Amino acid sequence: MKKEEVYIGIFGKRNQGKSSLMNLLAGQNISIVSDTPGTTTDPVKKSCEIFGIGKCVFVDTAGFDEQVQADGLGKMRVEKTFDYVQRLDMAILLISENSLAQAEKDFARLLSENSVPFIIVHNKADVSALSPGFASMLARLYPQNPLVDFSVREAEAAAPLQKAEKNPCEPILKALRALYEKHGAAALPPRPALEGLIKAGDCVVMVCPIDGEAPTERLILPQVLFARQCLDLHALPVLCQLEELETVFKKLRKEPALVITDSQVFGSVAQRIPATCPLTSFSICLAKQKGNFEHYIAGTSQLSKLKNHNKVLMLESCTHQINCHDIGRVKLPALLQAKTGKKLEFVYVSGLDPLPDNLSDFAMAVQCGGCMVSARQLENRIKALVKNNIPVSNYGMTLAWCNGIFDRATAMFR
Ligand SMILES: Nc1nc2c(ncn2[C@@H]2O[C@H](COP(=O)(O)OP(=O)(O)OP(=O)(O)O)[C@@H](O)[C@H]2O)c(=O)[nH]1
Ligand SMILES: [Mg+2]
Repeated sequence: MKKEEVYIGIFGKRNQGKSSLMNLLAGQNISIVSDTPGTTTDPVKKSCEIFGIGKCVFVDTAGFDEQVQADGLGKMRVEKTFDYVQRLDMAILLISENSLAQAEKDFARLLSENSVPFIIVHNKADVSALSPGFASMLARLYPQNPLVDFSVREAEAAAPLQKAEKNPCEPILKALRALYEKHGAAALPPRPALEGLIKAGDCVVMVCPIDGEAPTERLILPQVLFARQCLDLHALPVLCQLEELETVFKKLRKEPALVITDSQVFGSVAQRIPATCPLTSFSICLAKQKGNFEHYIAGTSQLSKLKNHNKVLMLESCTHQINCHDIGRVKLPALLQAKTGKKLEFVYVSGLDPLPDNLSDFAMAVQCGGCMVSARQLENRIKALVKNNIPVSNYGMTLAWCNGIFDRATAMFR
């Protein structure tokens, strides 16, 4: 199965060479470099392919030791850098001059608290090479984190001479690969939702509406993902639109092992198929595969407790999917208000944008399936909500609940 992009953040105090390293890794001048501390303000991203890991997105950030200025901008930059931590799969912590300041120790702790594995790069080795004493102190403090003594400046000088023969970033790439093998893919193995639920030879009917919101000439990722999962399991995926569902059932000799529908047509599908037939949605399968399934289940049961004017946080992780967008912004809010009979206030957060500060103002949050983001990103996304005891549901589960089929739509995964 195709892996998602691996997000790798580059962090450090100001002037450590973060942007220089980003440019070297990218082989392009993406980020501005200067010896004025505080040059990088907003995170700068660049996609790259790393042999042994796959598609990666490097994120250069503002130094986390930015001084608090009268205009408050410095504080905002640091907050933005900190916000980025929850979206990452791995990180590079850049230090130099054989020193480790409290801000660097604090940041390393923040990475660990967010389960972000990181390598430590001691940069500017041309000015001050890593001393054995400092190296062993780091090894004691951070036994799990590969340490690389490096000089971006020397690597930059070597780059044009060595061209394709040897990548001057190889020591860093090697450390990242080691980290990835240990923590990346392995730490969050894909948990195929259908594994154990269906077996070879089982028929799985997938209801995929082709309406105004469907992209032209292709299926959307959740549909492809679970059709492929069926094929991997040697099961028999049958795709159809809602209008043909009854015909499919008539043509099948035996009831399918499972029906997976687009959550938007949950109600219509439930009416058209026998009550004995297991029914769920793509979004619920995604919740099982990479969301915090148990937390969503518990959270969904709190929907009935919503009161007038309660605030509901809608988390749509896939900004570019019209489909997801429309469910989250239009259909779900309308259905939820109709079902609860309450006037609710909806706040939307798109992509991996930071959550609002005032989390305790929210009565509920509803997270989309997150087909475009990694399991780690999803997990980190709702961490703060879990910590603040805010119930979280998932798009599919909320739609199932609104249609009165929540138990039916989740029973097979419980
Ligand atoms: N001697 C030496 N200088 C370096 C090295 N790497 C970067 N520099 C210099 O350090 C200065 C700061 O580099 P940047 O890449 O802008 O540092 P940064 O961490 O992105 O800084 P901010 O964006 O301000 O947080 C520049 O003058 C770089 O040329 C290195 O390995 N050796
Ligand atoms: Mg910079």
